[in-house]
Amino acid sequence: MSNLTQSPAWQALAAHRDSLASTPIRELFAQDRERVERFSREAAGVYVDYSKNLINDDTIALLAALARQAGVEERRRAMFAGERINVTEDRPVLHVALRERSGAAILVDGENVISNVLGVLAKMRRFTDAVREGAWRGHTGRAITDVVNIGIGGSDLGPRMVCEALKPYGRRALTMHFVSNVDGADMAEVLQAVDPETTLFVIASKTFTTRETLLNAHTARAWFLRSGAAEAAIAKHFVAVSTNEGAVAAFGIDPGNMFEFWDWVGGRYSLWSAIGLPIALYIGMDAFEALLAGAHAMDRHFAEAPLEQNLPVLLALIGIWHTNFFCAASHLIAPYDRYLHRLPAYLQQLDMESNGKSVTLSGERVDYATGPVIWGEPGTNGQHAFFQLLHQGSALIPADFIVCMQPHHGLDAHHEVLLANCFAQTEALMNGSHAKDAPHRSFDGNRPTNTICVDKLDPASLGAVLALYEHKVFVQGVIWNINSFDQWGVELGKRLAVTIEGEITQPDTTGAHDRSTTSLIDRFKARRNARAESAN
Ligand code: G6Q
Repeated sequence: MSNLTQSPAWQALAAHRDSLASTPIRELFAQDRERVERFSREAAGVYVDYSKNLINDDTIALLAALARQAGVEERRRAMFAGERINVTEDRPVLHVALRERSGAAILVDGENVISNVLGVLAKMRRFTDAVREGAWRGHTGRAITDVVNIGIGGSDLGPRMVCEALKPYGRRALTMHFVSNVDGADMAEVLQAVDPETTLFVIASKTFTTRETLLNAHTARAWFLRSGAAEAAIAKHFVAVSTNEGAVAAFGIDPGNMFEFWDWVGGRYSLWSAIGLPIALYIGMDAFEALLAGAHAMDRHFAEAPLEQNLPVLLALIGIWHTNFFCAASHLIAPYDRYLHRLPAYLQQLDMESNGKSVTLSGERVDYATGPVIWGEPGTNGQHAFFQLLHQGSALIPADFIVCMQPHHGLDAHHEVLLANCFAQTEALMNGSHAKDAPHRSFDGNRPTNTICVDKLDPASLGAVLALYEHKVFVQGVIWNINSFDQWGVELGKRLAVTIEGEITQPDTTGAHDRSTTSLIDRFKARRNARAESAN
């Protein structure tokens, strides 16, 4: 058994689970009239009701002891101090520095990174103001009407999700497009919809070596030049966001049109950096800075609040309770807000790429469950689809319901129905219902949920919610003793296709693979060759 599962805190939690497991959550409400007050908190404008979980005061105390035993407080301090906590890549983890608004210094190798951060923010402001005000124009003198972000993974999911979430704050005259997939259909659809004279391409890649992004960027540049634009016009229509100035220059983008960030910003934590440029173009720099300020308010809460009152810590601990003591293998994200429809996909990367690990920091295989599968859809659509399994399926699926008190539209009746559904679902998941002699119509209940509320979905509240999840994932990674900040599985994927790509472009040479892979490659080539012959 590992140190973690043998530890006194873990063993105490296992014993506590055995004593509590048969108690219905609804009974805990009956026993304690102040349960909601006890198990709900607000910080940075985010209110979390976590009372509909199978927890009591002892559970929280035991879970907090586990966090202390795992060194959460020390690792939290180390992250904010810029220590190299990403040990497998030997880097600090400083997305919190991107939203540090207090003027405090954070040193990396003796250099204050905050001044670099402020410098890039100022450059982003100059550029985004110019584009939005029409001072920055395309090569024929027309104002920019369309922005195409070309990037993938961390260089796509965050900006795409935030632009959708903050649509009410977006400049409607500016249409945002996101091309990530190497599937040519992604690029082809966007190129059909935009005009080369009024389109700005943002090539977003931390490394500027990612195959998908570079192929998409080359395709966009060739399309632009085919429209009759001269090479010199590229400077008006292509900008880059990267840490790799050499590769940006080699692509043909003037480094003056490059927005820099740094290796201490992980891809999935990068929307707060210049990777957020499409967000700033769409909602303006003031609103982008409000997003940073909202995240910073949550950072302060996370850094300062005692573990038992700390929202990211509490969500992390409740998640551990379900994953490790109740065998929950997945976690549902259910935003009851149409604007948050890309949030589950974003959190999927944040959580699963961070905590989808099974080797500890010192290289031993874990003997306990780590990151769960994250999935979700906005309410109320999910209710008419997979919620059946939540209510009556054999798996325990804890869920976060995310809800905004005030809508951005005037259709109040819709909002009332939306919220009624959200509240009814969490109530029913907890209470269940028992139809006498009708097992098919009976619901066990006792399905745990958190309800996460903001007053209004605005830049600041969105920033706070995203930082809440970032720190939740961090705390879980510390307790599981894994590195939440590397992604060797993703790096493997970047290398895997290279050999087959070389073979697939040749007419007949296929290298040594298993028979299944060889026959699939050959099948593709045969079909392609037959198409070419019939076209001749
Ligand atoms: C994020 C991951 C990954 C990365 C993409 C794109 O944490 O590392 O999703 O963001 O693979 O990488 P580039 O930005 O380097 O193109």
